[in-house]
Amino acid sequence: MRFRRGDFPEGFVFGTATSAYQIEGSRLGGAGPCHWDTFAATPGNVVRAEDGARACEHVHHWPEDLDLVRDGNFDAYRFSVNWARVLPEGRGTVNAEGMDYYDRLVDGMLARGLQPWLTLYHWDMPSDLAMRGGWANPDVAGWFSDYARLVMGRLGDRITATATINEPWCVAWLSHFLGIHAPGLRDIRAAAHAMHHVLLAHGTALQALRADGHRDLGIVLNMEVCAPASEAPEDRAAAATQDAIFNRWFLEAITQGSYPAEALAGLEPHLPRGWQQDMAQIAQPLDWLGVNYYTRRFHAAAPGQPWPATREVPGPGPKTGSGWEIYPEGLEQFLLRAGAAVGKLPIHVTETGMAWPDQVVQGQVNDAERIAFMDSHLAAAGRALKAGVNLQGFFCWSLLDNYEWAEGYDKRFGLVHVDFDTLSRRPKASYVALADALTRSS
Ligand code: GBH
Repeated sequence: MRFRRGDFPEGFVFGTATSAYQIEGSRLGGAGPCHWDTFAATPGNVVRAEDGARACEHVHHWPEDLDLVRDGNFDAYRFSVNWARVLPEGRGTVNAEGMDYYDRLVDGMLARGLQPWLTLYHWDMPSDLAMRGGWANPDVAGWFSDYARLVMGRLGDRITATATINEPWCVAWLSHFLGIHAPGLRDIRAAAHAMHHVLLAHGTALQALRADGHRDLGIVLNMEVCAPASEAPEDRAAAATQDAIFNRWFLEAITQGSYPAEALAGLEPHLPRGWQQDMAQIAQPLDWLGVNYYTRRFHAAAPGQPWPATREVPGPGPKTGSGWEIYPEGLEQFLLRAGAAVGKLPIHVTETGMAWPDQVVQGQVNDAERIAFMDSHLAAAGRALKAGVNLQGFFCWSLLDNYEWAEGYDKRFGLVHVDFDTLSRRPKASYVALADALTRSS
């Protein structure tokens, strides 16, 4: 690859990322059930109804997996804690085995010279809380905050940076309006409540953690370019509405304490009563912002449909194995946009990557497409840096092939190939290329 570590400033953090449900094995180690276990079991929700019960069995393979992060010359490892592994019922009784596991995992990172980057919620809502309405229930702010304090009370002294929530758009809109992720609702009222409560939970937890003395607290937003399908005013309006729901809702709430009018137009009638009083709580000062970036999508007006009355139109560019358009310029755009929103705060690319139908041929996986993808996205990040954005880190998604949510095990995002029968790990060409590019001089 063209990229070298030395192209970026001294101290810039290069990492790789995973999440608990996608790799650990959700039925191992005394974890309670989460809403993905039940969602996946319902036919039609997930390819072949696959779930994360076993996944990569990372709870058993973690020493080998952390060795891979270290040997890839990464500085940092972004991981998440499964809420239901720590608190099988979501609150109350602690699963000591689960807590001990994360304790060893963090020590394992430190022993290998890796910075631990923790995400508190990457989509594993405990089933008991999901049955009480999950993100649609206003009590979730308190449940999440209590859980966050528990985890940070045990791990916080060794964590480099902590994110409250991974991708609130997915937690709220994708899961409660589009119905593609657990709990699989298609309900504007539940969606509006989740859109608000996920942010309230973030703000409430952030405030509580800071009061406990924790620092380096942030959130991870996924940003997607919402482009108009044509220059027609109605298509431009459709793209603006999607941009408001996808990107601006979250970015403006956490930085300005307000929601964009284009999204309120459809959501306000469904928001919980008194939502305005929560906005100051939501806009807690942050220590950093994470941006996950994957693609650009085109939107057209869909007259006669209920709000937001838009439909997706395929983009012109080359596509990944998930059919997502490859558009590195979008990463540069969002870093500039995030920089304008958060000013001097550090920004990190907390995920980017691509799915590809990688195959082992003569013992090797030659994923040249992924090498090119990483190269072009690192270059885009470099341009944002040169333009003055306070970008300080870049994390590749993902370390391992893993459970790709509604796509089951079909879509491979790893730098390291996983054989899901034998669970053997095999570094792909992209891993080797990155390890070489990230070699430290001296
Ligand atoms: C990230 O989400 C997640 O953090 C990570 O867990 C996941 O494995 C990774 O990306 C790869 O997917 O409306 O069904 O067409 C990325 C955000 C949101 C991007 C949904 C694609 C379109 C899905 N994704 N979006 S759909």
